[in-house]
Amino acid sequence: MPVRFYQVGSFAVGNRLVDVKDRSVQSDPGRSNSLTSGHRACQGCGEALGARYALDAAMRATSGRMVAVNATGCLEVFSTPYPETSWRIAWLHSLFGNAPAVATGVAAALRVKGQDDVRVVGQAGDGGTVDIGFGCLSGMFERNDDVLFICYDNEAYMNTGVQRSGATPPAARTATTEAVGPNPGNPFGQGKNLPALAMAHEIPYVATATVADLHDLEAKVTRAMTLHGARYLHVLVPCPLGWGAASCDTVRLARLATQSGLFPVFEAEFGEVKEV
Ligand SMILES: Cc1ncc(C[n+]2csc(CCOP(=O)(O)OP(=O)(O)O)c2C)c(N)n1
Ligand code: SF4
Ligand SMILES: [Mg+2]
Repeated sequence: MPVRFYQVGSFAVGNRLVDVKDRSVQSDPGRSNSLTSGHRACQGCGEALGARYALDAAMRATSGRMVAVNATGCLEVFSTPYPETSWRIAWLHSLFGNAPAVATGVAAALRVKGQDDVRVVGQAGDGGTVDIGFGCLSGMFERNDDVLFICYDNEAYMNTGVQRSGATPPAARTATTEAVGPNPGNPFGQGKNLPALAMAHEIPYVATATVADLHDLEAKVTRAMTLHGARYLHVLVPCPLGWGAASCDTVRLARLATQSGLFPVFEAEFGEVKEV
């Protein structure tokens, strides 16, 4: 049976097997190292992995001319325990619910200062995106503000102890949807499909990705940064602590979610799916 190298975009075996032009941002010794070592994410944290790849790709695409706005959540908490930080980029912490509005404000301020070449990325967990931040995000989409917004979806409010969010899938066990007795865990028929909602705004670019295919994640961030206007990227990032999974299974779980059809991976432009 042929050996399959899934991690063709990472430092693992794959980069030696592809053309130089196809090698990942992470394989480049000149990468920005946007989220560097020393942070306090759990071992195997999908969010740390996804954010590192996404932000390094965005930094390369913008030649380092970029500002990131980060909602409250695990990514912010584990990376910036005051007075320390693991970010090596221009980075702002917003509130839990207003990262899209703050990102819009940063983009507007840069425009007023004549610095249109400096690009803006907003980022949040699924709670910050799908739930409390959704009004601001919908406004950002509707105005077509020049921001790439990235949701790192670990399917619950992990930072505060694994409470259910609007992105928690049916039957999932969380601290607020215990699977006890007749209760199946998170009820069926609830929740929001944020990529579909983003597409309904007919913004220039919507894509989904997972940490199982990091090269694909980098490519989508790179593509998004070639475009202007509101762009949205929804990344599945398994959380070992919240999911009760082994730290070594993060990438495998993300891959299974895609292969099983639970998490479709696609690209869409102006409301139409282009690539699956
Ligand atoms: C207005 C407000 N309500 C509640 C909180 C507490 N809080 C901080 S992070 C968080 C959950 C974050 O969940 P998510 O956005 O999914 O990010 P994750 O930690 O899972 O990466 C909550 C409820 C807060 N900071 N502000
Ligand atoms: S709780 Fe989950 S999202 Fe938060 S740092 Fe740990 S693995 Fe990452
Ligand atoms: Mg979450």
